[in-house]
Amino acid sequence: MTEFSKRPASPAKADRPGSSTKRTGTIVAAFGRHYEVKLADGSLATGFPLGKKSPFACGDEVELTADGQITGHVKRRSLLYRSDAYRQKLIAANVTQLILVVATDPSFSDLLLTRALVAAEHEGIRAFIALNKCDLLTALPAARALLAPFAKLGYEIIELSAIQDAAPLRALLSGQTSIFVGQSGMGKSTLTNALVPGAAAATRELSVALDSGKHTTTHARLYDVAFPNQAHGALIDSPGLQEFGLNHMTQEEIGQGFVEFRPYLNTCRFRDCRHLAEPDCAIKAASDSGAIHPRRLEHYRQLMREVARDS
Ligand SMILES: Nc1nc2c(ncn2[C@@H]2O[C@H](COP(=O)(O)OP(=O)(O)OP(=O)(O)O)[C@@H](O)[C@H]2O)c(=O)[nH]1
Ligand SMILES: [Mg+2]
Ligand SMILES: [Zn+2]
Repeated sequence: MTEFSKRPASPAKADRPGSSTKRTGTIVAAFGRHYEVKLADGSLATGFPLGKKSPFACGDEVELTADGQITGHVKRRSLLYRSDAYRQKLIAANVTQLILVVATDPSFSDLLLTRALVAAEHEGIRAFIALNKCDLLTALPAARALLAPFAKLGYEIIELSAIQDAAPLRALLSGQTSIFVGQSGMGKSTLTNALVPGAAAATRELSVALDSGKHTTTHARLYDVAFPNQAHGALIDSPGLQEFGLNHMTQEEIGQGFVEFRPYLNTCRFRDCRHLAEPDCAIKAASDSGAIHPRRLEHYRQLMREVARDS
C-alpha cells in the first residue's frame, strides 16, 4: 500500500484539463501500484501513478492520459486514512459516511471502533455502526453491551443480519458515498453482496480465513448502489482492519475526536491539560460522575500514549 512520511500531499493538478487525450473517471479499485478506473462513459480502464508513490485511493476522481497515466485528482471532499509511526495508508477518498461493521460473533474491539470514530470526526465524515449477524442470538446481548457507550453518545446503531436481510441499510445508502470499515470476518463483503446485485465480493468462512492469516477482501472496491425510488449512491467494501493508527493527529485533535469531551475541553485547571493525571481535570471529573464513560476515557488515554510515544 501507499507509504508516506507525512500527510499525503496532493499530487499536482492535471495541467491541461481541456486536452482531448485526457480522460476522467473514478478509481473503483486500488491495487497499490495500479488502479481500476471507471471512466465517464461507464467503461473500465487501468490507471498507473506517475512516480514510485501511489497517492491515490479508491473513490478518487482522477484524470488520466490515453495510455493510462494518472495525472492528478480532483479536490477531495474527504480522505480517510490511518497511520502508525512510519507510514500512512489511504483507505478511501470522497466518502460521505463511514459504516462501522461489527458482529455479534466473533466479538469485536471497541477500541478499534473508537479509533475509527475519532478518524471520522476529524475528517468531518458522518459515522454510524452496523451490528451484523444478529441472527446469532446468544451472542447478541454481549455485543449490545459493548456498543452501549457508543449508543449513548448518539451514534446510530443498525442491527441486522446480512444472511437474512440487509434492507435496514438501504435507505441510509441513498445519495451517499459510504464505506464499510471493520475487522476481518464481521461480514462487510456479505453485506455488500446483499446490497449490490452482481457484486460477487469474495467472502469466507471465518475459520478458514483465520487459519490462512489473511483477510478475505484484499483491496477496497467501489460499487454503485441503486434501489427503486431512492437516490443512487456508492458503496466501498474495504479489507478487514486490525489496526487503525491515528499518528497523523495531534493530541489536541484526538481530544476533539471524542464528541463527549468537547463541552469540558477548556474547563480543566491547566489550559494544556492532556487529561491523563493532571489535578482538577474536568474530563476526569466527568468520567467519575458518569457523564463520560470510563471505557472511552481508557480509549482516549491509550491513543494519547501512542501519539506521545511516536512523536
Ligand atoms: N450467521 C451469520 N453469518 C454471517 C453474516 N454475515 C456474514 N456472515 C459470515 O461471516 C463470515 C465472514 O464474512 P465476510 O463477509 O467475508 O467478512 P468481511 O468483513 O468481508 O471479512 P474481510 O474481507 O476479511 O475483512 C462468512 O462466513 C459469512 O458467511 C450474518 O449476518 N450472519
Ligand atoms: Mg470482505
Ligand atoms: Zn483535563
